Amino acid sequence: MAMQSHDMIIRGGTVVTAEGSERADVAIHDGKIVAVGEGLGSAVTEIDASGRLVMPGGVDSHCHIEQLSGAGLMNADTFETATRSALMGGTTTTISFAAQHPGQKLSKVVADYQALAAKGAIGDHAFHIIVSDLSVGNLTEDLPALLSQGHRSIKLFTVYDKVRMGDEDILDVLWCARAHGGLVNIHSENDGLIRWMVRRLVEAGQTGSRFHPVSHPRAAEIEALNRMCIFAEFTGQPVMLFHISCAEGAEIVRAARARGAPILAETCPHYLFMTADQLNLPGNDAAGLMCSPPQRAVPDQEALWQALEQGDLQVVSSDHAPYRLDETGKFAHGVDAPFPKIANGMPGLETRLPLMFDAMVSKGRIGPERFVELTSTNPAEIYGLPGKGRIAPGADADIVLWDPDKIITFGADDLHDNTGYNPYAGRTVTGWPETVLSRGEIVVDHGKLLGQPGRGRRLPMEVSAHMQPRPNPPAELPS
Ligand code: DUC
Ligand code: ZN
Ligand code: ZN
Repeated sequence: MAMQSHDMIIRGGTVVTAEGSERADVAIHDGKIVAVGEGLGSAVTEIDASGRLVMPGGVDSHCHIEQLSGAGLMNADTFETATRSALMGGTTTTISFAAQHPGQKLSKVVADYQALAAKGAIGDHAFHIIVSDLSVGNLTEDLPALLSQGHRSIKLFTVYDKVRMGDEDILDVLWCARAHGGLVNIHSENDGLIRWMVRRLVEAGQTGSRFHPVSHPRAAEIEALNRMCIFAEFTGQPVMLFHISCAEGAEIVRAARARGAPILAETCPHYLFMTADQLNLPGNDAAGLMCSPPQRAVPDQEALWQALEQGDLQVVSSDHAPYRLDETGKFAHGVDAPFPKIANGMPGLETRLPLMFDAMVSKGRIGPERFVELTSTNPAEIYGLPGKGRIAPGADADIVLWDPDKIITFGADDLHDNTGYNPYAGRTVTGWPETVLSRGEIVVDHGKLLGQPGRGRRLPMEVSAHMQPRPNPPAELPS
């Protein structure tokens, strides 16, 4: 029998990358893409991709997996259930959080999360380190060591008890990232303003989940985003602003980038496809849709789309934050708990790409190349993962075959995570990730999960071009 030249060839599809679309075959060997084009020889396995779009696997650079929240509540998902859901939705790489609680050594926190992921993850993964306490050698020893070991992404909060950091600590972390190579991501909302709003609402008896968006006004986001832009500019150190929700936020990012500030920013599907009005439900009926920052209004959605179109926002991530609608999750403090006692977040790993594909490819807003760029190529590039987000020789064979014609209406509980509800139930999308490859292995075959827990690999991050500091910190600053 003739020797086959490759392990696999995907034939007859339309290959879509951030650069363009073309009819081409893709050859895979040892888990990597080795050729893209015509006449690539033979392979042990041949996949017919006619009528399909052949796209890089999604990279979800903001998701919470098997994470203990600041309030001590465990996510509903393990690495197994979360990466299962991600893969079923076409996402082959996740960047979730290793969350430090005050007093903990960062090196131990990261090692613990890495062990959980090594055991359960079906897909490849990396971590952002949530830093909340710089004492016990964390700033001087642990953080520099972790950065140099390829844990090059740090997440800070300006809100939330226990994890919130003050301005001085934020500047210390930016300076550490500048010295050792890394990117600082920030959840930016003004803590005092939110507390003030929460106190007044609770005192007035306005405690149902519909008051959650009221308690996180856009002013809180505007203040903190502006402050973080100024810090990035002052230190010359890049900052990724997480989950921009409103028109003013998009404008702050645009203006900061226009004046040369090293700012990156993302938004999430729930800001593009939901509004705060949807939470106007009795009691705690809207608990499953509560998130921070909250959904805003239709003009905000339009502004976010324009910001994506113009490149002001570079990434669309899910902010998957899974809590069940029961006493293990949203209702840990009872079904009638006041909204400040209800965990924020909703599942999104599996719906992110189908929602964005439907809007960008099927409905034609911005187009397929930018869909790939915003959901896969850009996050891989920004976080220093050169093997991901591309269909090109040398890249990992993380590939999704999209059926552009398949129509799906989301159901009440049709996702493959462990959250038990779909916040997009009732919404119809056109286009579905049919078959998914991770490093050349078919992990989802026509909607059937084949990948095994523990096969996922931890991805070390390189220092990306986006992490490079600007050479212009204040001259008078001692280094
Ligand atoms: N907000 C966060 O800050 N984190 C998780 C989910 C959410 O809604
Ligand atoms: Zn956040
Ligand atoms: Zn988050």
